[in-house]
Amino acid sequence: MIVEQIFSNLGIGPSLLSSGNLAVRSPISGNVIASVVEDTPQTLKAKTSNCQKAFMEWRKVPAPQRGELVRLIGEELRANKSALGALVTLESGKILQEGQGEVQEMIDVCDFAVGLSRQLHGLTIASERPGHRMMETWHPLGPVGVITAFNFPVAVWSWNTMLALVCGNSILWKPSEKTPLAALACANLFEKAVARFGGAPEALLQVVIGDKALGEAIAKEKRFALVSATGSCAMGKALAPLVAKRLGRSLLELGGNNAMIVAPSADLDLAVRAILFAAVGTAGQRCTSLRRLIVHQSIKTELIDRLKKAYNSVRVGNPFDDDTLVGPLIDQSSYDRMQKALSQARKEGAIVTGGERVEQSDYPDAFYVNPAIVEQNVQNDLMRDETFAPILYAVPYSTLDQAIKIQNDVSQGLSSCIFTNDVREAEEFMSVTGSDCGIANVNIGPSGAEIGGAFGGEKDTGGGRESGSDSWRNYMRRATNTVNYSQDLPLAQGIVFHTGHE
Ligand code: UN1
Repeated sequence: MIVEQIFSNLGIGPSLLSSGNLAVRSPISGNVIASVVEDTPQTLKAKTSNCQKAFMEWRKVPAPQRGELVRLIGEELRANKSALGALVTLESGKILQEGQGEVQEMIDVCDFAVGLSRQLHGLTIASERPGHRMMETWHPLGPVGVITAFNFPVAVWSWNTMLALVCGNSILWKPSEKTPLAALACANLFEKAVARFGGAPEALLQVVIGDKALGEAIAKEKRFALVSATGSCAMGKALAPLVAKRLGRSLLELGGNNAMIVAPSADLDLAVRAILFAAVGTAGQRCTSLRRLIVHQSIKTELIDRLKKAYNSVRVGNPFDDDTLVGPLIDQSSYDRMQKALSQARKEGAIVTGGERVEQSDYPDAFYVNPAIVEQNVQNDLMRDETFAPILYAVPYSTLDQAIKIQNDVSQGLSSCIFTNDVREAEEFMSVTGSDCGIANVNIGPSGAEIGGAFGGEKDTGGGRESGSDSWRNYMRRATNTVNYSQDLPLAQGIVFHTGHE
C-alpha cells in the first residue's frame, strides 16, 4: 500500500500532515513524513474540561449500550485493519505481520469489552444483621488519561480505551510523540463509530500530542481519576509520584527484563523458534521481548549453535517486505544505547555475536541492526538492565533453583518462561517459589500474549494489570451498599447505643 493511500484510507488529509512543528519520522527511512500540531498546557486544559463533560453524560448510558459503541469501533477496525496495520509499520518500524497483528489485538479487545459490557457485576454479601442486605455496585470512575509508548502505538491504547469505555469513562490519550499519526488515525475511526452510534457525548475521546512535559501535566491533573501509563521504568518512577501526590490512581505497565529458562528436557526445536520470535521480533522492542536466556549447562553449546544458525537466516530490512523479520530500531538514540551496551559487554569479557549496523543504501538515516547474542558466564548489572533493542544475553545454570534465582534477580517483573518437558520443573516454575513475574509461561515464549489474560507485571514493572481477566475493575469505582429492610436498627459488631429516651 503506498503511503498516500494509507493516509487517505484513514482520513488523514494533507493539511493534518503539515500543520504543526512536531516532526514525525518513519524509522524505515529516518525521514520526516509529517509535522503535526503539538498541544499546549492551554489546549490540554480545554480538552480535560471537555473530557470531564463527556464523562458526566457517558456514565449514565447503560453499559450494554456503551458496549454497542465498542462493537462499532471493532467493525471500523476490521474494515481498516490493513491500512491501520500499515500505518503502524510505517510509524513504528515493526514488520507488516506484526502491524496487522497489533490491529487484530485491538479487534480482539473490542470483542472482549463488548461481552464485558453485560458482565460488570458486583457481589451480594451475607449481612450479619437480620433484615439487611449487603452488596457491591461498580460505577464509572471518571475521565481516564492514557499514555502509550511507540512500540505498541495502538493496541495498548485499545486495551485501556475499550475497557474504560464500557465501564462508562471518557478518555484523553497521549500517544508517544514518536507515533502520533496512528493515534490520529484511531481517533478518526473512533469518530466514525461515534457517528454511526448516534447520541454519544462529544469529546468522549480526545488526543493530545506532546512529550514528557504533557504526560506530567496529565499526571498532575486532578480530574483524571486514573492515569494509565505504558513505557520505561524511569518514566513510571517519574509519573507515579505525581499521581500519588494528589491521591489519584495509576495503572502502570513498565519495563520488562524477560527471561527464558531452557531445561535439559526441553524440546529444542520449539525453544529455538520461540527464542527467535521473542528476542528478534519487533527488533527487540516489546516490553515482553526476550532479553535473558538461562540455559542448562549440558545443552548450552548445542542451543547457542542452533540459535546462531537461526539468527544468520533472519532477514533485516524494510518491514514492508514480505521476507523481512527484523525492521529498524525506532531511532538513533535507541541504536546508540544498544551499541553502548554491547561494547560494555565486550569490555566485561562476554562473547558478542551480531549487533552490528546493517546499512541500507536507500536510507542512510535509518538504524537497522543485526540482532545480538551475548554469551557470558554469570548475570551482571549490564544484563540486569533493560536495553530496548535486540540483545539476548545467555548464561548457563546447573540446578533449577539456581536458574529461578537468576531469573528473579532483576528489578523488573513482567514476563518469564521455562522450556521443559518435566512436569515437576514446570509446576515449580509457576509456583510461589518460582517466577516472580506477572506472566509465567511453560513452553511458550515471554512475548505475544493473548488479550484474554491480565497483562502486566510486578516490582519495577509497576504492578498494573491491563486487558483481560478482571482488569476492568481498574476503570470503575466500587460502592458497598447496605440496605436495611427491617423495622429495627441493629448495629454492626453488636454495639448497643441507646439513650433511654427512644
Ligand atoms: C508492550 O510491548 O507494551 O504480549 C505490549 C505482547 C503483546 C503486547 C506487548 N501482546 O507481546
